[in-house]
Amino acid sequence: MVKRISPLTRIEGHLKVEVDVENGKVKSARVSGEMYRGFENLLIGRRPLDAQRITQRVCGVCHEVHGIASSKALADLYKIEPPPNGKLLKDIILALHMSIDHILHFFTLALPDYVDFSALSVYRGKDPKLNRLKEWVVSRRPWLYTKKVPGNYIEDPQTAIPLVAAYIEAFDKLSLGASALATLGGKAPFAHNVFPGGVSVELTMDRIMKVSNIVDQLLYFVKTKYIPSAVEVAKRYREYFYIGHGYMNLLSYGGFEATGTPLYTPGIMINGKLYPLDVDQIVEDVSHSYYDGEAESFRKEETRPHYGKKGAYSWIKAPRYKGHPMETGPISRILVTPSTRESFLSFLKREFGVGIKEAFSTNGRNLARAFEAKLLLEYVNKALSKLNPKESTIVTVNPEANVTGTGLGLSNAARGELLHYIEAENGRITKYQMVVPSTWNFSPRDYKGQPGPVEKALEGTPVRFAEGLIEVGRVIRSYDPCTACSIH
Ligand code: NFE
Ligand code: MG
Repeated sequence: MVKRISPLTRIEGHLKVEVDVENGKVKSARVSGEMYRGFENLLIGRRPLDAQRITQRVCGVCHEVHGIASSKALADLYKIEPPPNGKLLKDIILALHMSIDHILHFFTLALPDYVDFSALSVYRGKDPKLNRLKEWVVSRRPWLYTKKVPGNYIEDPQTAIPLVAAYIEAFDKLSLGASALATLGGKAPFAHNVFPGGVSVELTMDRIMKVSNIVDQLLYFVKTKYIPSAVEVAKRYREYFYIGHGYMNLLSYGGFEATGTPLYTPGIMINGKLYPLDVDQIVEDVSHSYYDGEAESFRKEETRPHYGKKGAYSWIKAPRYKGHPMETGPISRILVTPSTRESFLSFLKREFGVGIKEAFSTNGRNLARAFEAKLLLEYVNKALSKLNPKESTIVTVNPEANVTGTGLGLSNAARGELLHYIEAENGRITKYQMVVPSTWNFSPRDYKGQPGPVEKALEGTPVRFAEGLIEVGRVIRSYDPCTACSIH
């Protein structure tokens, strides 16, 4: 029996999922991106510096990440290097953004999969925000918060109400984080201070102190609310260490190096084994995507849309590494890097008594995200202490320079690893290619017929609450899907 979910809600963009359910389990799955956007093509013919502004508009969730990846590709194209302050500031903006993006994912997008918000109807405390939400739940908008989709939710008020309280607090933290991003990036969303040669903020002690104060508050929230909430949910839903397993193939570009002690190292894992990263093994296959062309290295690739192409079912391309579908995300950076792998696995052992196999799971991904939020904010603290307000933050490039050449930017985003590649001739873009985290995770089948990472992870998912397929939704949301990004 084929069940179709479209559009999948509480994600960014338009995603369609079809699962073939047999004997109460998903037998196979097809994941499709449902629209064409064409950012890579609309950049052709423009000035290279435009790329950094325009690509940020790929997404309203991960707004800073494309600007930063593009700035790295452009620095490579113009053969310039930001001064130490410039590199630190780019890392700080990226890490701050990613940490609040993780908070947004867990509380706003994923938590309603697990908690019955109507538990709030018995709340007797004095918190004004909880009481306001209670009023909505009880009388104003009961249909919004009472469970619409059948599922095994957390209903007991002792567990549910603190989770809902943290959900409400998360909104304040998102706004605080955005204010720190605007202080350094010029505005949020879409940082306009980020350039290939650094960041154009006037670096004052005042600004550094403001950001540092916000980082302390965010870190406190992550340690006392985010991680404990994620642990609480994973303990209550232990079976999700065994649901949503997927391939044991991971991709990491490394990153957060400006302090001199890199947080992550580049590398890949195939079938649970680690190998060095070779970027030239990255190829995008379009056999089942609505594009013409061969499976091609991103350096040779073009984006040629062809709606209705025979055998195609998605606007998402299928990136492969040496022919392997690869998962990317906080889990991939953490498990590929030796130091973070060790600390994350001892956290899993201590809290849940599980090991690396169970890390490849719905719970594993959600926990890795919470764990990474803490790592990133600690990194920001270190990076802030290394800023020097007496030194420059940027080297400039002439926007009218008639540059000819290529540029590669390997960078990170909340949902995984991000690649931007540019070619220019006489000061005009001739090619722009992005290989984006959700493109890896949500890719369709390839020419060998191999399912994409999420399609694979869905196989075997139990479907006990068939009406709403809540279990399928939980697996998919553990990847924090962004269809807007995946199609770009
Ligand atoms: Ni639109 Fe994005 C992130 C990027 S996911 S959210 O994080 O790049 O592909
Ligand atoms: Mg692309």
